Amino acid sequence: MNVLVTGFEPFGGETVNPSWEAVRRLPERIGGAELTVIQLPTAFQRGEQTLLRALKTCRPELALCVGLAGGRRGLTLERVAINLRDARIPDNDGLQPEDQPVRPDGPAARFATLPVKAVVQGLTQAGIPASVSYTAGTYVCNDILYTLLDWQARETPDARGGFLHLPYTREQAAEKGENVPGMPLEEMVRGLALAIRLAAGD
Ligand code: PCA
Repeated sequence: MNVLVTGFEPFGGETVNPSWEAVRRLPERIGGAELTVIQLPTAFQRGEQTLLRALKTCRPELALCVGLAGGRRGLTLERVAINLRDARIPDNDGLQPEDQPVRPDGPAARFATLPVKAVVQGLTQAGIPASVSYTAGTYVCNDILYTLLDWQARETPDARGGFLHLPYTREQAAEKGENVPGMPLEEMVRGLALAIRLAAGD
């Protein structure tokens, strides 16, 4: 199975983004899944353009985009993307859209097409803290998930698509204070690889 996995550049003043750090540590194959991995700019326009280019080239049967949700405890698999851009901080190109749709002619929301609950259950059974999330926010990650699901619905309707948010690394969390949750990067990589295996249906 042809699988596309994306991670993001650092943003918001951070020097690393655990999503790209985890994605770039994945093996080339996981079971029957052959992985293509790319880094996306944390920028509304360039992020979308980079994703769409990869989707057109790769036409993956499964696409999993990965991002950082600092402050969350475990791995969170997103159930839904909404048709809204409402940025709290500027993106890496200085753009800060507010109250704008991702696609003016698109539906209000699109659901992830991965078996979200089964993946979360599998992660939890493997001892990796994970849950379903019902909001990917209104920043670049939500935008990318909406763009992915929108493209797949039109171009590859049998493909699966979804989004996994990772917490801060332990090092990032420790810098921010003793009550800020973090997870060792190795555990995130293990969880991500398992999520791909489960989402691919292996
Ligand atoms: N997290 C941001 C964008 C890039 C990332 O890793 C978000 O949750 O929107």
